[in-house]
Amino acid sequence: RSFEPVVISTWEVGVEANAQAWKTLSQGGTALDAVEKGVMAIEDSINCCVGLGGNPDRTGIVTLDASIMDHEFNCGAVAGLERIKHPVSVARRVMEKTPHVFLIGEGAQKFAIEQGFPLESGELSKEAKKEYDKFLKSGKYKPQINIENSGNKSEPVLPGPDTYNTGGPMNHDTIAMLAIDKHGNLSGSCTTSGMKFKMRGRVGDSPLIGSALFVDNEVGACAATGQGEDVIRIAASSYVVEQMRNGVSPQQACKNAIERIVKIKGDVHKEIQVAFIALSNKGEVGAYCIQPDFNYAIKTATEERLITPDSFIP
Ligand code: SD4
Repeated sequence: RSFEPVVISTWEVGVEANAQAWKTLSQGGTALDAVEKGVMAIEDSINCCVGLGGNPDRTGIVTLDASIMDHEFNCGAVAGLERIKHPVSVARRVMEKTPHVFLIGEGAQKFAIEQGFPLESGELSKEAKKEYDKFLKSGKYKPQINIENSGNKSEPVLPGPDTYNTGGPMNHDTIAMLAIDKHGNLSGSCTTSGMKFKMRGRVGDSPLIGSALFVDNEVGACAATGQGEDVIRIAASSYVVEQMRNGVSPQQACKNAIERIVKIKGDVHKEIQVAFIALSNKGEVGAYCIQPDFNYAIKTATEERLITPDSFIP
């Protein structure tokens, strides 16, 4: 039986990432290849918040986290990776070439170099340098609410770096992607420069299988963006997929996970953003977030657009 491929990914950059992923999916390629290539396009971009162009930790060094998971519970991840352009691909190599799931820091970089990834300069992008200088002057650190307000959200957005976030403020550092291919197989990926000005050594949710990413081909997949600490707290993506296993729709499962975080955080939920996207193995899509101004991009054979899901805070 042949399935209709679907790809979804977080934030407006997801439009470009989906377009890249679609090149694989539309030619009958695997969801695994699609979710790797899709987010690589954003890791490549110096205009954005993901990859080496992203914001550094508070010591001025960009450290990258990424994960990838396929339809057979194979998974790989890296954290605290420095000066390597494509952490998602290193995560895939960890999955495919090592007996392990997760490499960090120096070891992850050494493995990447052994695998032929070039060691990049480690210089901050112009934007990141400006932001970091501002941070050093103010000396204040508070995790920020991740938002993006990209104007007319229901209209299809043409992919391309010049179209990023033309309509309003943007503050986020991650792209997460889920796809189902024509064989009905699911995969997911997540890549990030992490929360800006994080403590040195801080690892977020993005490389943690079960937190920012989980895939079970018998059920569906989920991915997260936002304040990683609160995604980790409830092992969120695994929680969403386990609910879907019990018959809950992707949409309702994302909502239940957000409500669980809100309940745990109490009033503090007003100061944080968490967003989930989910995709069932039948191709049904869902998403939910705490704050408004989260969006995600969808691409199928007939549809290409940004969607603003419902949020806990209207
Ligand atoms: C983190 N979840 O490192 C990431 C940050 C993020 O958009 O999603 N920013 O906690």
